[in-house]
Amino acid sequence: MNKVRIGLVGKPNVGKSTFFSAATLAKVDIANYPFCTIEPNVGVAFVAARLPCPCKDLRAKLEAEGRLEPVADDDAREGSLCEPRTGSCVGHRRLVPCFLVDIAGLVPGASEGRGRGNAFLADLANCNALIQVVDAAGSTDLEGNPQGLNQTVETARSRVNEEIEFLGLELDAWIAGLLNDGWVRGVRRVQAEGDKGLTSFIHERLTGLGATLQSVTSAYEAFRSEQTELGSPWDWKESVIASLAVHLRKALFPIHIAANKFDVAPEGVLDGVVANGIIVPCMADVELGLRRAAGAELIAYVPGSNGFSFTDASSLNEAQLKALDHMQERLHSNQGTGVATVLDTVLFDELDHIVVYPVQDEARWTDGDGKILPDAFVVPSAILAKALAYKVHSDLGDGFIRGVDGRSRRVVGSDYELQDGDVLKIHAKS
Ligand SMILES: Nc1nc2c(ncn2[C@@H]2O[C@H](COP(=O)(O)OP(=O)(O)O)[C@@H](O)[C@H]2O)c(=O)[nH]1
Ligand SMILES: [Mg+2]
Repeated sequence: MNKVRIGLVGKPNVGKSTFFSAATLAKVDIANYPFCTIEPNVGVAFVAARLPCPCKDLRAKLEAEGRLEPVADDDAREGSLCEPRTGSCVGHRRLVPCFLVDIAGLVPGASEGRGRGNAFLADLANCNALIQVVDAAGSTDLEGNPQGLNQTVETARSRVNEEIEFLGLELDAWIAGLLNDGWVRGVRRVQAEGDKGLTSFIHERLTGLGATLQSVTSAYEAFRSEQTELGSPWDWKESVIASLAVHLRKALFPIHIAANKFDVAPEGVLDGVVANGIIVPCMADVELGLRRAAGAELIAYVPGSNGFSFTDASSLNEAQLKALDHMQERLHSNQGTGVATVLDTVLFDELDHIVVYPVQDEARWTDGDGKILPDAFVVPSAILAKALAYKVHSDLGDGFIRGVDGRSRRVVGSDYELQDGDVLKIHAKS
């Protein structure tokens, strides 16, 4: 099962919950995701795979062999042949699931235990990637209190910078706290092992945050190269440990920015704004409005696109038409609402994931019940065939014999690196 978790974080009133509702609006078979019913702030967002679903190639092959008629004009699925267990596929545009978490509780002093304190920080550490939703309109202060919509570009920009800095500082303080606790005793214990001992000590301290030794080592090296006279670690002042914490935070927590409320933001607000991650302009409430209108079959809208069409404009009243026209204009000028864009970019570029399709029958691309391409797995790029087998089922991993590439029909070994869009049959001892 797909387990990528993307966390939404930010000060109050920036639009986290609106973003979450919009992105998770599609009806999901909740039975496949039992823990979503336990945690109300966890939902499933569907993201379009970048490559066409392999059912496109399958259709082409069947048509060429004369075993299938070309797509009918009125085909509701626009040619898609697959039978997704979760998600959907229309016109070979395959939607794959990814978990979204609405993490409330970013308040000043979270690192000192205020608000939800450590629970909030633990929620962050549990995600594969974080998106900070910020108020690009500058219409709220740091506590989320409304400040009015007509902010100057300078005010809005400085509020955006303040928000980005604020989360960074809370994370820095948290990491520094974890390091400071028992630092002197800990670093003396590993002193004989030099830098290596020190980095593994830091790594051990931060494993709860999902730190890898590699990321800790590179952060430590960046820190070292910046300091002139370091001396022995047990003599380091708190300010030195604090600067180490900043390097570690940058390595461990890239924070991608959804610059929300872009529909009401002053022009140029993001010029010169920098973040430790990507920055994407967003309009979460426009996305929510469009998905609802699409759900009510008033419009045809594909999330991520920069326009929509009316299903039956004559059935709309004047207010609805006006609201939708306004949204259409926003969509065009912003090239989409940004909601699908930021999820796509974080999942496929920043996390470097791909979509692969395990099957049981390498010729027909079906599972044991004859379902066509039922599973689409979102996995790290270049995942090895054996590691994918383990994701399908532990027995399949334990008993792995070989794989067969569904397209070339070539046999591949356990160390075959999967590529985006691969169809793979896995043979295993049972
Ligand atoms: N203009 C505008 N308002 C938005 C947008 N997204 C959310 N809002 C509004 O911002 C307010 C706070 O949204 P909410 O999702 O509750 O924020 P949260 O506290 O971060 O979860 C609500 O009134 C939303 O309607 C947007 O893209 N544009
Ligand atoms: Mg909320």
